[in-house]
Amino acid sequence: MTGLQCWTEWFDRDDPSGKGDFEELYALRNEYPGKICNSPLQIEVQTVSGLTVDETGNVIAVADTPIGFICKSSDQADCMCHDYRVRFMRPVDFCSQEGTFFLFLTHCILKENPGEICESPLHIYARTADTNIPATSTGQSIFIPHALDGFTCRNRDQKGSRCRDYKVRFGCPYRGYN
Ligand SMILES: [Ca+2]
Ligand SMILES: [Ca+2]
Repeated sequence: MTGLQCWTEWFDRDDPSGKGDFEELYALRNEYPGKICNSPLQIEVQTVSGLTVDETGNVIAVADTPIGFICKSSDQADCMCHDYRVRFMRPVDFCSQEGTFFLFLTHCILKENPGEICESPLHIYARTADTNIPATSTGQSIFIPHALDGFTCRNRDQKGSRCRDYKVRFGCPYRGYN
């Protein structure tokens, strides 16, 4: 399945002092806005030096995608958690472009949002503006000659309905996370 998902960078917000090492999703999102999608598929945990939980022997309270990661000092025999970092697997359309959705065709978008979209997007992702449904799931006939041309829904292509209001996002050439 690699290639359909990708991992975020590693996040290490807390250290093990106090009640433990708390790398909770809500706190990470506060500290790193826009870096973690709303519905990560998986969490991966290791210490900042690269050890797995099995290798440290720590008792972990929580390690899941609704909450994030919690290691409590009080759960450990020696009252000390290692310092952990976490990362999240996210759906593919978060991999290449973290930007918000834009509401116009490409030439308008580039003009109105200079510098926010790469010049040669590889992919275009469209969702309905009001209900956030992927364009591919609306049942509407969509006309996309190429990502560079933006996104077009033509009323004449629809059977007995008008085009929904769509928003779009672009996938740019991968530049890594650093
Ligand atoms: Ca702490
Ligand atoms: Ca930590």
